[in-house]
Amino acid sequence: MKKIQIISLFMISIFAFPASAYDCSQIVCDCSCPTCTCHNYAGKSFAIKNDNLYNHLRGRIIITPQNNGETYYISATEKKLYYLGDYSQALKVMQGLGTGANSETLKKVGTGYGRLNGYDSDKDGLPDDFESLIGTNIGTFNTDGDRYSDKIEIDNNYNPNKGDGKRMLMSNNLKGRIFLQVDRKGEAWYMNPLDEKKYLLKTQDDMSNLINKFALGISNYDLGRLLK
Ligand SMILES: [Ca+2]
Ligand SMILES: [Ca+2]
Repeated sequence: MKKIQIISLFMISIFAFPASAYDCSQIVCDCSCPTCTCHNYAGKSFAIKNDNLYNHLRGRIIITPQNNGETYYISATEKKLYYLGDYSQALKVMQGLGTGANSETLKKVGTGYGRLNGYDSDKDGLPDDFESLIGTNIGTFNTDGDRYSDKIEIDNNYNPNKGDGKRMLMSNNLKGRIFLQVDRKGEAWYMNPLDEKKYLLKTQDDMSNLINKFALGISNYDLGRLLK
């Protein structure tokens, strides 16, 4: 999957940006270079100057297989690239970029998840703490009383709180953004533009799941083009 994505992006660059490649080997690793390994600089941002490529990648998490698998988040709200560092650092960086949203707003977006842990009172596969955040009833496996359990509805991107039979869609203005659930404990959620579901950013495990499942592999060439 990542290989295909790299090729695809590279082709875009060939046709849209015929200028010479950004030569990463000529850059001193002083952390003004986003392709350097700079783990002490997690959270450092770089201005994006390529509008076309930004519009193509906004809100995405990207990874550079040609440069030790370094990861970055491309902000959905400002033309900036954030260096994420390791999983633990990435979690803090992305949590720190969130803006406030209430539970009712977040309930209108489907939910994804990685590994789920915690006590599950109604045995529907969704732990109580997780259900509390997404507004489903921790005491029944089928909150809205239709024919499908909360987990089945979530897995298929239907609303577990409202049996309307409609798939949940994410509006374009939410895609790729990070929100903090302000009427709870400020839990962070990433609005994944790929599957149009929100993902909790609470643990390092949550972060590694997101990166491993959804990060877009990008060549050093294209990473450099983003900044030119
Ligand atoms: Ca449950
Ligand atoms: Ca249901």
